[in-house]
Parts: sequence; C-alpha cells; structure tokens
Amino acid sequence: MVSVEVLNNHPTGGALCAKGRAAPEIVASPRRLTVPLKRTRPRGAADPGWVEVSWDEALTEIANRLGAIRAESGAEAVAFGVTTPSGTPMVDSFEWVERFIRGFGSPNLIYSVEICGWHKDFAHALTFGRGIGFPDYDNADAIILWGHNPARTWLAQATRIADARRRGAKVVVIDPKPNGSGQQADLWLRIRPGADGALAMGAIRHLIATGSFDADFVDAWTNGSLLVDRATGRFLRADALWPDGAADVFVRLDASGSPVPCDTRYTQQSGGRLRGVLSVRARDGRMISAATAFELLVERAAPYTPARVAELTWLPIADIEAFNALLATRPRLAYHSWTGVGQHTNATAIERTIASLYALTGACDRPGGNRWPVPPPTRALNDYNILPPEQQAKALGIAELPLGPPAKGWITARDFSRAVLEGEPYRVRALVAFGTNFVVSQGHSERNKAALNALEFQVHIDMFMNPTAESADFVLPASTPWERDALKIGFEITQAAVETVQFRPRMVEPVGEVKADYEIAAALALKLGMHELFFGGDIEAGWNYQLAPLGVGVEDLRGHPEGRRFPQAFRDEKYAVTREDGTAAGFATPTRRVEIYS
Ligand SMILES: Nc1nc2c(c(=O)[nH]1)N[C@H]1C(S)=C(S)[C@@H](COP(=O)(O)OP(=O)(O)OC[C@H]3O[C@@H](n4cnc5c(=O)[nH]c(N)nc54)[C@H](O)[C@@H]3O)O[C@H]1N2
Ligand SMILES: Nc1nc2c(c(=O)[nH]1)N[C@H]1C(S)=C(S)[C@@H](COP(=O)(O)OP(=O)(O)OC[C@H]3O[C@@H](n4cnc5c(=O)[nH]c(N)nc54)[C@H](O)[C@@H]3O)O[C@H]1N2
Ligand SMILES: [Mo]
Repeated sequence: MVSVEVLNNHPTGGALCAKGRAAPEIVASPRRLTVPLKRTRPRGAADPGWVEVSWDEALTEIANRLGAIRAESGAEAVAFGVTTPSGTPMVDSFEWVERFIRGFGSPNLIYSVEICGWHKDFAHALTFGRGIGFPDYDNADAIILWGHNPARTWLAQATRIADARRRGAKVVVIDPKPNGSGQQADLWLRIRPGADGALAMGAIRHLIATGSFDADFVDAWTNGSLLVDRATGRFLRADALWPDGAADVFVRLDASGSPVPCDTRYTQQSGGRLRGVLSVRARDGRMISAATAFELLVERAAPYTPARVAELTWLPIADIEAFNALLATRPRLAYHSWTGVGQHTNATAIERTIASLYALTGACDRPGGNRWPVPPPTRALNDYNILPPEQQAKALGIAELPLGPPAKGWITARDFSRAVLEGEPYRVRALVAFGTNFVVSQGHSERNKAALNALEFQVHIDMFMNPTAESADFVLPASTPWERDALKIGFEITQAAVETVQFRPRMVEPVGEVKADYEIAAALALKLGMHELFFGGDIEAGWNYQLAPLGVGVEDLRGHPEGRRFPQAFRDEKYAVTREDGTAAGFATPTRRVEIYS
C-alpha cells in the first residue's frame, strides 16, 4: 500500500481527509498492536508485564470473566466503550459492537454522542421529529455553518460549499475563530462561545416583528397555532371545552379569534389566527388563561433586541442586523451545526432555539434547505430493543437525563466513573472498550483514570496503545479498514449518497494477528452463547440479513467495489403527503407538528 486516491464519482469519495491520506503510514506503523496482550502485574505497577497470548486464550478468559460478573451482579455491571464512528473506521463495526453489547444485556455504553452530535441528530427531533437532515448546499441561496468547520472535518462538504459560494450562495459562519470556514464567509459572526441561543432568539424576534417568516408553513405545520393553558403549560384539548370534544384533539383560534377544535392528524385549511391571548371558559366552569404557542414564542423572544443580543454575544450590531436581514429575504436556507454548538452544557436548548428559528423560515425539506433522505430498505443490526426493557431502565444517568443519551443506552464517562468509584446507583465492575480514549477525550481525566484503575477487569481493543488502554487486563489488536471487508449502507450528504450501498473488499493482508472489531465482537458473542443472534459467527450471513430487503447480497456487491445505487421514490415536503385514510404524514412529534413549543 503506497497511497490512497479519491474516487471522483463517489458521493463522498471526491476528497480525502488527513486520516485517509495517512493510511499507508497507519497500516505500516511500527507502533501498531499486532498480537493480543495480557497483563501479568497488578494495575498501577510501573511495568504491566504484558505477555503475548493466543486469541483463543484471550477470548476464553474474557468471556469467562464477563459471564461471571454478569451472573453475580447483572449485565449492567459490565460497561462498554466505543470510539466515534464519525471520525474513525469504527463505522465498519459499530452496529456489530452494539448488537453484542445489547445481546450481552448491558445498557451502559460510553459513547461520545453527548459531546458530539446529540444536538443535531437527536435533540433536533424534539422540534422536527427527525434529525437535522442533509443540507442541500447545491441548491441553497444561503448557507449557515453554525459551530462547524467542514474545511477541517468534512472535506466532501467543504468542496460543495465552496462551489455553492462560487455560484452566488451567501455563506454565513458563526464561529468564535476565523481560521477555517470563517475566512471563506460572506458574513463571519465572531460569537462569544456558548451565546448562540441569544443570536437565534434575536433572529426569531426579527422575523416575527417584520412579518418575514413563512406564515403559511408556521400556521399549517408547526404547533404555533395551538392554544396553551398558561397555568399548566400544557396544550388545551377539545374535551376541556366541548362535550363532544376529543381528548386527542387540540384547540386553535379561527379568523374571528374564537377557539375551535384542531385535529392535527389532518392537514388544516388555514385562515385562523396564529397570535392570540384570551380567557376561555372550560366545560367545568373554570376560566382558563390561554395563549397560542406562537404568542408564547413572541413573548419569549421580545427581550432579544439587537442591542441586547449584541451585549450577550459580543457581536457588532451591524453583524446581527446583517444576519437578520439575510434570513428575512426568505432564502432557500441550508445549515449545519456541529461541535461548536454540541459541546456546550446548554447544547440541547441552543439546538431547540436554532430549530425553532429554522421552522420560522419554512425551509425544511425543500430544495436548497435541509432535506430528509429516503433511505433504501435495509435492516439494522443494532436495534435497541434487543436489550430487554428492564435492562434499558438501568442505564446509568437515566434518572437525570430521561430524554437524553441514556434513553438509548449511551452513557457519559462521568456517570461511568461515579458508578465505578462510588457504587452509585450501583457498582460497575468491568469495562470492555472498542477503541476510544476517553481519559483524554472526555472531561475530568484524573477521575476517569482513577475509575479505570479501580475496575476489577478491563479489556481494550485498538490499533494503538493509548492512555485509556494502559490499565487494561487485556489489550486486543484491531485491524485498519484496509485489512478487512466492510459493508457500508448509505452515505450521508445527499439523497444519492444515502442510496449508495458499498461493499469494500479487503485490500492488504492484515498485519500480525489483527482482527476486525466486528470479528472480535462476534467471537466474544459466540463464547457467551449468542449463537443465533450472531448468525452462528458467519459475518457475511449478517450482512446478507441487513441487505435482504434490497434483494441483493454481499456476492452481488463484490462485483461493484465502487458501490451500487438503489434509487428510492424521493419527494420534498414529505410531511404534507396525504395517506390513504386521509391523514397527513405530519411530523413524528406528540402534536404531529413541528414543535416550537414542547
Ligand atoms: N479528518 C477528520 N475529520 C473528522 C474527525 C476527525 O477526527 N478527523 N472527527 C469527526 C467528528 S467525531 C466530529 S464530531 C466532527 C466535528 O466537526 P466540527 O464540529 O466541524 O469540528 P471543528 O473543526 O472543531 O469545528 C467546530 C467549530 O466550532 C467553533 N466553536 C467553538 N465554540 C463555539 C461556540 O460556542 N459557538 C459557535 N457557533 N462555534 C463555536 C470552533 O471554533 C470550531 O471552528 O468532525 C468529524 N470529522
Ligand atoms: N480535547 C478534545 N476532546 C474531544 C474532542 C476534541 O475535539 N478535543 N472531540 C469530541 C468528539 S466530537 C468526539 S466524537 C470524541 C471522540 O473521542 P474518542 O472516541 O475517544 O476518540 P479518540 O480520542 O480519537 O480515540 C480514538 C481511539 O480509538 C482508536 N481507534 C480508531 N479507529 C479504531 C477502530 O476502527 N477500531 C478500534 N478498536 N479502535 C480504533 C484510536 O487508535 C484511538 O486510540 O472526543 C470528544 N472529545
Ligand atoms: Mo464527534
């Protein structure tokens, strides 16, 4: 292997990131782990006394230890870790690793989602029912990079943004630092770190004050028109007002300002009022002080004048006004937000604000906006419901974060360390990590290191030794992507990318005794009795299970190493589709609308 080159007609293969360019060095690095290692001296000893062991010895002992801890303390006493599939080749094995963890029975996977993409991939669904979608840079009039620097982290996207700018799209970069995307921006907003919510609130205020939001979209497809009971904060239901009113029907205002039932299962003919504050008499005689959700947004946004936003964000008023004015032109608006927003303690709230602003523009799921893909039908290997509900309920941190990552089996290093060191809410005794270096990549390194040292048993799987692996009892050598076959179902950045399925064959002989992470997960699974769940250890059978709904198998794809496309019936404004029973597709939220109020 001497170099890696781009594949120009591949949806994301036209640009190579640093890790791709360095592939030959990574594969041939003399520092690679090449054989399973076992510790022979106690943790904390200056020399761990690593000895080389066979795969069978390592896997047998690991499976026995994990099985014993599970029998004594429950599967939740074993935590797992995984490196990010966004920035590493773990993407080849991620679903297999999660299948193994869920089959084992543990709800505790240390995954960096809470400092990575939680806001855009999951919190965004609190507003829109789905993640952020793919920004349609190719057709956008305006592009906002909100705490995201694709020139450094997503070259395939950076190229498209540069092309868009060349044809006249306006690029706004919201970032405290100039280097990277800020230098190629039409408007660079050098925001105070963490103040993004204030900027978004100011823009919401401006769009409403100037009437330059998409009123038709907001009226028909957000929950802004629905009445909220101010005393309870809950949406008013028709059964509170009318004898024949249903409990799942909401209430809105008609053109004269009178409350009328609003069944959000159906598309509404608009013509009612979006704004309104009133007192209504309930059937039981009680007076209810109510306001539309949109009115509540108006009230909440009112303090965010340009002067106030300038104070909070440290931005010049002229920049804030330029930003507001651009949004007020109702551009086809595509945006992406990543770690600049996602790594703040208030990331979910900032994301809710940005999403509400985006809802006012009406640009979602339209050309030039953020569109939701229609993926080809395939099966996932990592269904969370492989894990029984009683185990799901034990995820560390779920009491404090019931809507957060623990609800999906992803825990923070903080909660892991607390469980190991303090036994709160129960003792975690072991850790098995597929990559990751959370001693360095997550907060409070010293405490996380202390937790690792306090474990009874630790296994780390990696291509290289790292500070998180140093305390392990076993360190197992992982292959690089070039040394293994891999199946990739869908790439992210366009509908065509999502429709691309690629089977990437092994290109070089594996170094030493390295194995793919998916092979290691499967081997451990078999030793722990998960024969059926792991297709008897036949990885290809697993891939064929994933592909079956497409009517192809691995063998078909082998002949097309550049990938094959499986075109889907794609349309925009999918929320507006009327189903056979007359109901509208809507949004996957409790009110079936975009939730500017939750
Ligand atoms: N080559 C390569 N590419 C990668 C990765 C890799 O390891 N190598 N990792 C992948 C992963 S896991 C991820 S999560 C992505 C990350 O992708 P990005 O989020 O694009 O990562 P950064 O380059 O750190 O850009 C974040 C920007 O946010 C800015 N910022 C910091 N604080 C704030 C703030 O308070 N507000 C705003 N508005 N901006 C702020 C920073 O100055 C920085 O320019 O990259 C992915 N791509
Ligand atoms: N200081 C700082 N902290 C950060 C970030 C930051 O930019 N700066 N970014 C945050 C974000 S967005 C993220 S996603 C996290 C990432 O956090 P981590 O997932 O901990 O990522 P890394 O620190 O790069 O460590 C990755 C480890 O996994 C190994 N590895 C890579 N590929 C594979 C593979 O295919 N298999 C196996 N078994 N191992 C592999 C690498 O060799 C390395 O030892 O960090 C977060 N924390
Ligand atoms: Mo990340």
